[in-house]
Amino acid sequence: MSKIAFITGATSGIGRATALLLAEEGYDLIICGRREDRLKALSDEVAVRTLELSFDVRNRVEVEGAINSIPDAWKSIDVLLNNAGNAHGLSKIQDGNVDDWDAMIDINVKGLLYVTKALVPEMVSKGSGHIVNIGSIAGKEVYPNGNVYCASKHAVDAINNGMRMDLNGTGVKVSQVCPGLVETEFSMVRFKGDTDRSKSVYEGFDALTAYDVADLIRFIVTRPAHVNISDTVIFPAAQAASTLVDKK
Ligand code: NDP
Ligand code: 8X3
Repeated sequence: MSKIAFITGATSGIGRATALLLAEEGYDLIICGRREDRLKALSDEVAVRTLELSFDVRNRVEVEGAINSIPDAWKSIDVLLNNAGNAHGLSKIQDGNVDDWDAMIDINVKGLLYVTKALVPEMVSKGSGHIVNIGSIAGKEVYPNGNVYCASKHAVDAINNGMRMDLNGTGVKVSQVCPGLVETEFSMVRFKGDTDRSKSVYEGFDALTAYDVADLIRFIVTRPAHVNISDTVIFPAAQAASTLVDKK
């Protein structure tokens, strides 16, 4: 029987790339995101079985409803990729937009918790599973104007470590992937559709692609049962820290 991967944020960027690479590995996919047209397009693109679940991770009732609707044949999930997330805004704390702060805490932290809470009991009861949390270098360091986004990713870092401790002995592995600069729709979301500002983030060096990160996730989930890669940071070669990028 094929393994099943449940991927949040599969409509774009790292989540979509991981869906494609795990499909290559033969995983059946439960793909999640709010943009249903993109979920459908992804389903059409892969050769494996897919289940499309459209919900907003901020909405606990929607999360629980979507996960409760999973048919029995899809309930035995092997990999949960907690990837849905974004930065909203980049400004000094005194200039910050409270709606942006709410969005980042609600999506990146609470959404990850809602999805995990709904799926982890089944993993524990079957004695196996692998949760991969997408953190960020912003969860390891703080950078100017990053304040609340960095706080949300520091929370993911703490939750990742806490999950791994609490699930120790259950057969469920927990890993974190913390990327540096990856060229996806991330900056378009952060800068609210400002194309020039978004492009400028990735100018003058070779940023990571979503596939570079997906390849690391694929490596992590395909290790033997006795191996757990608990935490990783992946940078473009030109990056050494959040604010240290060798731009030509
Ligand atoms: P993208 O903007 O390309 O993708 C974000 C994904 O998250 C989309 O599929 C989007 O789906 C989903 N998403 C966002 N908000 C919600 C929501 N409220 N409910 C459900 N799904 C949601 O960005 P990336 O691929 O770059 O980001 C993926 C993860 O990687 C994030 O957690 C991000 O913080 C992290 N990261 C990104 C880095 C980068 O430089 N790009 C670096 C480090 C970490 P939809 O809009 O269809 O709902
Ligand atoms: C995304 C990378 O440097 O914009 O998490 O925070 S960064």
